[in-house]
Amino acid sequence: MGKTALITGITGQDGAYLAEYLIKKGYTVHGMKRRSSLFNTDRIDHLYQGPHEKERKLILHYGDLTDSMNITRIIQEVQPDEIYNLAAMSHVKVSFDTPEYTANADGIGTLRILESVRLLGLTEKTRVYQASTSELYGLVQEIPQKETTPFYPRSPYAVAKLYGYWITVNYREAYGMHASNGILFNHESPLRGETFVTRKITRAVSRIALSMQDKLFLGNLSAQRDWGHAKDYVRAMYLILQQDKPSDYVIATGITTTVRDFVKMSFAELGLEVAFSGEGVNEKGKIAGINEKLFIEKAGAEYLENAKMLVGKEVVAVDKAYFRPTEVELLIGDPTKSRTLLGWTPEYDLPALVKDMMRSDVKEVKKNALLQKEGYRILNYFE
Ligand code: NAP
Ligand code: F7E
Repeated sequence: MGKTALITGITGQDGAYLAEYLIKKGYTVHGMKRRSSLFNTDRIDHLYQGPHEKERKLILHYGDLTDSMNITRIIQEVQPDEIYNLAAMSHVKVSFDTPEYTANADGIGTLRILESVRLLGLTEKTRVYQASTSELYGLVQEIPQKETTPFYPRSPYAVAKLYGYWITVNYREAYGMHASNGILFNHESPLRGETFVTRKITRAVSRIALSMQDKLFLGNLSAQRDWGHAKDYVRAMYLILQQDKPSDYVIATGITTTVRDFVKMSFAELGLEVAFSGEGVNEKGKIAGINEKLFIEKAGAEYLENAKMLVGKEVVAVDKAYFRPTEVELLIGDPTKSRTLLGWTPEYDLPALVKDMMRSDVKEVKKNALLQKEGYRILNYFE
């Protein structure tokens, strides 16, 4: 008999990759999905099985982290061997607009899961993974950040996740639960939400190169992040729950890069060179050159003439609307513990991640360009 897992946040980036990974391993995966007026299952459509299919490997349940009774009922029905609590209001900037909701879902939501497991008498059976975050380090107290680095959260999101982190530790210590935190540094992919900075960049760069957008507006270009690929990071979540003893692990690449350099790398993927000048809100990025052969290979000859006209044009500007009231300037993780104890090493480095995201976004933008030619209105959101 394969194991049974419950994933909260299954419609999100990590939920989708983890569901696919666990199903391949022979698990039956139950996913908690919020009711919404549209399906919102794009990321897991390839895994979906209808309710009348036999021996389903993926089963969805309506649920919400803010609803205790609903969580308890789902856990009671599913009797999971493993719970991966990935659901969250996960956008740092948005958490400043919705601080109370973020505290409820991301903080108390974690408590609801743990307490349900306890009340249902499942503490021996059910292992819990909590999606903790490098945002806990916030105003960093040590470089690089490791499991013992003190936390200093800098947003309502991070403060809510701080509660989630400590309540997980507390249930482990108080009730002997196999409950662990993965302190994951930023991880991205073609499935990343469009308003996180990496995906915002790879989408916009693809659109600019293919004449669908003029300019990309960003906030703090000097912020530094330790970016990895979500496919590698869901493997770490699984490994954490396979250990005999529960514990907390930093999952990171150990390399940090500025937002500015991520922009340069994304344009370079299509043979476009960007040069930055100016400072702060006056900083601009202009196209300084084009490698025509690479552009044709990656974007297609039909877009070359327009792309050549980009040379000398300003394609990146700063809009202070994207600044945060309190910023996390630098994150870089030390993954020694996870490498040593879990045997986890990432397969993707940053260039491979950028390549994967750009390949996917260029493909999508090309599809949209065709639809636009046929008269469909293609919306772009600059959030
Ligand atoms: P994501 O793409 O934003 O997905 C979040 C998921 O949570 C979505 O399925 C969302 O549902 C669901 N959700 C939000 N509020 C909910 C609620 N009240 N009840 C039930 N479900 C709710 O996030 P992700 O990048 O996959 O991240 C997964 C988890 O890891 C999150 O907890 C995040 O905070 C944490 N984390 C992420 C990173 C990273 O770099 N990606 C790093 C460290 C930690 P809808 O689809 O309906 O919105
Ligand atoms: O910002 C800067 C921004 O929104 C990264 C979440 O998954 O990772 C994520 O949180 C950096 C910040 O991710 C724009 O100020 C500049 O310094 O992509 P982000 P995040 O805030 O690091 C952690 C680990 C999580 O746990 C979270 O759930 O980029 N930045 N200009 C911008 N950011 C955005 N979003 N948009 C901009 O225009």
